[in-house]
Amino acid sequence: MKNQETPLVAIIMGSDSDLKVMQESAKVMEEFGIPYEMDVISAHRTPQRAMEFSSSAHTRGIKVIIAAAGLAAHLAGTLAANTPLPVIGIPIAGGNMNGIDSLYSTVMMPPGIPVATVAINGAKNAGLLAIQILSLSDPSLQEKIIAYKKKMGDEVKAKSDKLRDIGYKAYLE
Ligand code: RP5
Repeated sequence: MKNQETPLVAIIMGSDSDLKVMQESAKVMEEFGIPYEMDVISAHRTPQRAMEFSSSAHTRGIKVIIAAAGLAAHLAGTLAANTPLPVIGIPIAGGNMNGIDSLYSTVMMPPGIPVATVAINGAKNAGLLAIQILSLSDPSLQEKIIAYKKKMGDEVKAKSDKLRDIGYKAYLE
């Protein structure tokens, strides 16, 4: 957490080798002004710490957990097993299977323990999904999401106009 407010989102990764990808989730928090914390916790290398973190996160005011790991990626599922909070899982690319291993390990949760899994290295979407979850109880945040989507739409429209400018017939005039 860069500011001193109580964090609402915890961004957890299995190793500091995941940090470059995970900075995309942090950027989304900064863009929407959401206080967050960021840490390295490994389901396999620090199982006790994973248990302590996940069983107490909701008592500290955390509302959403984002969990990223590569290879046999059990971090998101392990955290989800010990928390009442929504967990968003990010499979990280790496190793011989380049993220397919972590995708399946993260997404294929047994009934009863959901992990909202985004794309391989999908840290930006994980951040946005966390914001959308928080916005359910925060109308001003929801307004920001609506403005964010409108801006994206305007950018696509500008790209469409560019094709028209260079002579292609448009889908809609
Ligand atoms: C996973 O193993 C981590 O999330 C990382 O993606 C991968 C490799 O970790 P390091 O060997 O780079 O620490 O647990």
